[in-house]
Amino acid sequence: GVKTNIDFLINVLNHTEFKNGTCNTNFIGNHPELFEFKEKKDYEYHMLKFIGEKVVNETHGIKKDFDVPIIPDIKLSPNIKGTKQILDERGPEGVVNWIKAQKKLLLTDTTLRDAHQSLIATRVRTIDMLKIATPTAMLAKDLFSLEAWGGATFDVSYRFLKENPWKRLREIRKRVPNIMLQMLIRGSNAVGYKNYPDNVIREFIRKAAENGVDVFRIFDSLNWIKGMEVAIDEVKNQGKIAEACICYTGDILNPKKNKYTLEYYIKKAKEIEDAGAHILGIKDMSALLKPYAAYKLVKALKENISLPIHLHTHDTTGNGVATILMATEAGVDIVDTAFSAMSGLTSQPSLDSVVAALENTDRDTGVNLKNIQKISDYWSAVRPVYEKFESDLKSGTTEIYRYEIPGGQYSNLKPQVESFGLGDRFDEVKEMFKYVNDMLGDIVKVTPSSKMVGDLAIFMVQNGLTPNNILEKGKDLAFPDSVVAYFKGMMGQPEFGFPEDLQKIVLKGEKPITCRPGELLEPENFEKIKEHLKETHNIEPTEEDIISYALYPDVFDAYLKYIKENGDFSVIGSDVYFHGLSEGEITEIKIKEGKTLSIKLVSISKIDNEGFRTVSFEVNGNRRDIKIKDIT
Ligand code: 3PY
Ligand code: ZN
Repeated sequence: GVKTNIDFLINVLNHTEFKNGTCNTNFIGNHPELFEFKEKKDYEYHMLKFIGEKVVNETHGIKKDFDVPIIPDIKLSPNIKGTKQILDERGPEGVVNWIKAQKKLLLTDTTLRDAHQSLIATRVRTIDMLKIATPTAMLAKDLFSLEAWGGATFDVSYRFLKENPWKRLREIRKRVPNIMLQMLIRGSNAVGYKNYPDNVIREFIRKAAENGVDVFRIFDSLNWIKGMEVAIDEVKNQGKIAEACICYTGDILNPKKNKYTLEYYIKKAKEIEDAGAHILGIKDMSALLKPYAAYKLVKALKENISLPIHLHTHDTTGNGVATILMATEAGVDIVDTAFSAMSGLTSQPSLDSVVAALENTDRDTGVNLKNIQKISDYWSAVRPVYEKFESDLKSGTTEIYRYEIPGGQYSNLKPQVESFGLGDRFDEVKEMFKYVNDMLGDIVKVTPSSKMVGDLAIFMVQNGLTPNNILEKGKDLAFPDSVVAYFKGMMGQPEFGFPEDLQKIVLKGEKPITCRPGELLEPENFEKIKEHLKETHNIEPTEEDIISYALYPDVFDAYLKYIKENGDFSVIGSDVYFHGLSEGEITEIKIKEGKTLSIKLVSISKIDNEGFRTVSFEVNGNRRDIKIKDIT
């Protein structure tokens, strides 16, 4: 029609070759993009606007020279086999038997989940994961599992990265058909910070299994077995592996500590075995498990239960590899590590170091060091792009033995404290974290209980409260939501009870519960969510959309709104996504199979009278000028 002709003409007039007068008789034939009009242009416009905003208001066109990560040139071999095939062919019991028959130490890599959650605020984008996924499947084919989903990644993916976490999972699965994929689920808190109704937990697990999760690491933030029961049951219904955890706190070597003793952990492990888990996880989220304690704990557990044992620790203290080796000596079956470029400090100990340490011993992992070096090389080129999310921790610290702050939280606490305007009082907050823990009767601290302790510590510093004056001064204060939820029993029951006088001050007359929160919460109405999503966003919601809304209503609504207004930018390379372009730089963006946009930043104009700058791009040869308000 007429409109198409005009759009075509505009495309021609805007084309650089036309403007430069360099087009010849093949001009139209050589440039099929001249026939691409409105919709694509809108998407293109938003993408340029996104980059333009970055450049004008954040980077001012200044960009570091990032190395281009080298992707090992390896195709998926059609008959590659690994733990995933054992699960599919022999079921969870088959995997358990297989683990027990192995002499070698089995390894999980956490690069795609806990490593970046603990090092760079969970910000690694799907695009960076997918590029290395198949090479990882091939070069690290002997791994037990890849931890690739759950924990904080679900929330961060929608909230900050504006990406669909379900799509991430499916795309990784496609590229890694041979190694089991693992996720972290916070028991009845799923991937959130509060208890959800049972039907939400079950539906979430069902969809996670369907989209590609094989191993579910389940924990309860107070080591309350009841908080894990629904999750364990549903994972088993799905024919997947239920790895239930004891979260480690305190120090079993210290005779002065009498709560979290070896006997306590043995008792918990037996409860987990009775609850029907396939594997026992030792979740040392704060890196408190010292090497000789690891030996003692694993040895005792091996004598008292028959489940395979999977150890998770962090390297915050610098003792991580030692802890793993001592656990190995005591007979641990599987350990968590991360490819070296993403290991160490608040992350997991280095996979490469553990592999090297065990070469030519009877627990040799069989993983090929030279091969996995290529994976690490890739990640060491990717990591600098995420530099602004790194914590300023430069070396291991044993002060964590004193504060008992989980790895992920430790690297996040400082920005959180700063956001309250208390940046100069960070040490005080850390010290308060410890006092709060003592005041609560020494509890297990891991998401969400650890967040609650952090929230309360910040609140106390902010309001001049101390453990000595809180009963008096706290009477008239409204405590943070997480603290109220905890004292109400909505995070479950702590092993050694609540301090009753403080509970009264926080709840202000409300009665706490003593049963499982899931027994009281109304089942979620998925039909109603479906209607809401249809009406508000004009979409035909998938089951994944519905469960995402059930878990994070506001975050999910905001995500859908963002995508609708702006478009899906998950295809933009991370160097450009976080740092824009420099003048003259070209980036290639694959927007779909067989369709790539080549975007060049030509120039950024001076600011005009209305406070705008014109950012000039070339998109597949077409000049496009975008006006951006300078708000710096
Ligand atoms: C999480 O719950 O996200 C954790 O990693 C806890 O250690
Ligand atoms: Zn962890």
